[in-house]
Amino acid sequence: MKTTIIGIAGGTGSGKSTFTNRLKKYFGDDVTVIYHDNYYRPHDDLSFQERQHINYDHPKSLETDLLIEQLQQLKEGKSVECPVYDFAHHTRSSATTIIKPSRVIIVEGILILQDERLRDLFDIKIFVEADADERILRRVLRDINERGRDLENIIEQYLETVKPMHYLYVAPTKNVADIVINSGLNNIAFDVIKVKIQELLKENSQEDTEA
Ligand code: UZR
Ligand code: MG
Repeated sequence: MKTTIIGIAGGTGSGKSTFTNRLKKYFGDDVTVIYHDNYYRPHDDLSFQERQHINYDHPKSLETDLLIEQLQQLKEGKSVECPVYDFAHHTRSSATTIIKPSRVIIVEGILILQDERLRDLFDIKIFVEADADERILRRVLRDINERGRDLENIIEQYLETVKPMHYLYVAPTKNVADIVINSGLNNIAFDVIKVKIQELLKENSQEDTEA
């Protein structure tokens, strides 16, 4: 099966998951989505208090080897059993999800353009840009509503690791992107990428019938 892989990166709270989820909702089973967030390493040997202070914004905190392995399997037309991350407890959940292959695969995450091996796998690289104030405001609401955090903890984490790592590892990857989108809530950008994916789905299935 001819497959195209699209990487969608951007800072925390930039709206990259919103943008990706919107594409997934539109295309359904025609598009496979895989979130780097699910590949955070588990730290079962540490207490919850200790886990709260790990630097989750450093590339080493993610099991990128596994993501690459699973992406290669998806490319070969095989389904994969993807880990599921539990953000409220800062650890990997016991659940997994089966992800099926398709002609267009989207990989999303803050650090996906930081890894050279991942960059080489992507046919299209997108960076979602948003001002830091908007990103932190969105993160505050998201982490309180969906990730079981309190304001003090969010601010501490932001200043300790999220912000410095953003400037060190996330923001520079904007320069390797093919397309930079101004906010994940951008409707024009959504329409443009949607049309591109429609084209890719058509082209890839044509190539398969010709082969
Ligand atoms: P997005 N993260 C946690 O807060 N806890 C974890 O156990 C694992 C990850 C955070 C991580 C990063 N940082 O900023 C964010 N910290 O999840 C990435 N600190 O997710 O792009 O959806 O915001
Ligand atoms: Mg997200």
